[in-house]
Amino acid sequence: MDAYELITRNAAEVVTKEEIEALADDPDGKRAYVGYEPSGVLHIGHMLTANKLIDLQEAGFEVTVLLADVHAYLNDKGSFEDIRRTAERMRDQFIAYGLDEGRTQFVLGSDFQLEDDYTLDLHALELETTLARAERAMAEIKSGDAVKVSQAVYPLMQALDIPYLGVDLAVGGMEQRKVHMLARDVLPSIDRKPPTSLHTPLIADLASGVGKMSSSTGVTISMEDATSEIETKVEKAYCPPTADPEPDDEGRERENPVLQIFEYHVFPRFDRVVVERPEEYGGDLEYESYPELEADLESGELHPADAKPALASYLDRLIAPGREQLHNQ
Ligand code: IYR
Repeated sequence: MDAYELITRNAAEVVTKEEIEALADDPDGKRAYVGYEPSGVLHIGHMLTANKLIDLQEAGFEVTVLLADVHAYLNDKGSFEDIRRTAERMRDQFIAYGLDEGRTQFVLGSDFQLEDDYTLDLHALELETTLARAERAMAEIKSGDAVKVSQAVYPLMQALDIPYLGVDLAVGGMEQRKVHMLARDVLPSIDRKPPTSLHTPLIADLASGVGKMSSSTGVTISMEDATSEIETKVEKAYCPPTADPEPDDEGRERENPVLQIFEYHVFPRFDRVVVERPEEYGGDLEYESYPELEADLESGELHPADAKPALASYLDRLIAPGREQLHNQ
C-alpha cells in the first residue's frame, strides 16, 4: 500500500485531498495529532482514531497525542485534578493498544495552553469569531444542554492547539469536522496557516444501527470489558445481511455496526481474518480484505451468527493488552 493509500484508508473525509497528497509525497518527519478529552478508560471511539495514528506511524509520520485536560474541564467533565489523573492512565492504555512508544509524544493541554502567548492568541481568535459560529462548531462535542461561555472558548483553543503543537495534520472523528473548518477560517487572522485535517467515520449504535455509538447513550465497547461482556454485546448487535440496511420504522438511517467494526477495527490490524465454522456448515472461512467478508455476508455465504463470534474474538484480542494494563494500574 502506498503512503497516500495508507494515510487515507477508511477516512470519511480529508481536507483537502491536495494537501494530504503533498504530505504523502514526503511523510517522513511530518507530525499528526489527535486530541482526547481524558475520561474513563479507552473505548472503541478512541480506538478508531488510534488506528489512524498507527497507519500514520507506519507511513512515516511522528504522532502527538494531546491529552486535552483543559478542554475536558471546559466541557464540564469533572474537577481538574480528577481529569489530570485520568489523563495519566490513558497514556499507558494507548501504548498498550499499539501506538509506537518511541514515536508517540504525549502532551497535556495544560502544559502549554495556560502560557501568556497562547492566551493572547486565544483572545485574538475570540475577537474574530461569532458566538453562533463557535456554538455550531460544538454541536456534536458539547456535553449538557445549556450553552456555556466555556463551550465557545473550547473550539478556539482546539484551533490554536494546531499551530502551538506544530503539527502538519489534525486527525479526529467526523464530530470534530466543524472545529477544524473553523480553524481553517480563523487561524489566518493571526498569521497561522489553515490546517489540514482528516476525519474518521462514526460507528453506528451497536444495538440498533441508528445514530452513532456513544458511551453516554448506548452500548459501547471499552478496555474494561471482560471477554464474556464483549461476546454478549456483539451477540446482541444489529446485523442484517447487508452493509446498506433500510431505514428503521421512524425513517431513521441505519448502518450495520458489525460490518463497520470489521472494516474499521479488525481488518486494519489483522492481515487475515478467520471465521470459525463447524465442518457441517462448510468449515472455516478466511478473508484477507474487508470487501470479501462484506460480499459473503450479503450473499448469505457468511451467516451473522458465525460473523458475530468471530468479531467478538478479534475485538477481544485488540483490547486484551489494554485490559491487562488496567489491571496493573
Ligand atoms: N474535541 C476533542 C478533544 C480535543 C481535540 C483536539 I484535535 C484538541 O486540540 C483539543 C481537544 C473531543 O471531543 O474529545
